[in-house]
Amino acid sequence: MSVDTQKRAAAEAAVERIEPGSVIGVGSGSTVDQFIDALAASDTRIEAAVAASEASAERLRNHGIEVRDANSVSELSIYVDGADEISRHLQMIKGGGGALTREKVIAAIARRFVCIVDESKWVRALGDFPLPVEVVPMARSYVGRQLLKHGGRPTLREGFTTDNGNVILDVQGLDCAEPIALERALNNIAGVVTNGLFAARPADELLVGTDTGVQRFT
Ligand code: ABF
Repeated sequence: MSVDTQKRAAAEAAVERIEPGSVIGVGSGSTVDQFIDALAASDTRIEAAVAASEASAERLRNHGIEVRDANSVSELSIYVDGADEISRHLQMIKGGGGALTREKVIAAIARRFVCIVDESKWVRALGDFPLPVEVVPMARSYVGRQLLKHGGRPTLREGFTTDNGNVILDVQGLDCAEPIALERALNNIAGVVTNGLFAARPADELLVGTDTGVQRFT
């Protein structure tokens, strides 16, 4: 089974969890693209969606699905998003696509976070994937020096600006054994908007597309 088929299987399983008539959160990335397409192809009609990226918003609108601003909703029943890595504790590294801040905000608003991934994202321990850190542009050098003190090796994501007008430092070499503490410590560096560790608020359910079907973890 190809990676795309695994993503599609996880995405279709997530569609089954969507309550008709609800307002949902939708993440970003190629697995989420499959989710949006599968939702549009299904019989399930939602009221509207809040999207984590401009790309996801455009895809939703192209399918005729209304997109709302996060400020106009007080609660979302469910948030469906992918990940770059996810552990057995359902803690994640996200932000490879650069939408980590909006993803974290929508995850915070949502009652339930369902993560959909192909098998390659399911890891024993977080940290092989370089941790994305969104940074206010004028703080880039300062934050880079602080990340070095945390044992990381930051690299500026060249030619990339987030939907919020900021830059991304991709950080290799961080010890992610205590992900909640690391998430908080990095977020406390002045100039950091947020980092791609989703540990304090992990997923509630994980759907992994595999060659033998979709595996579910809670
Ligand atoms: C989003 O999309 C991100 O947090 C993560 O970086 C990425 C995963 O992309 P894909 O589904 O294309 O592997 O979920």
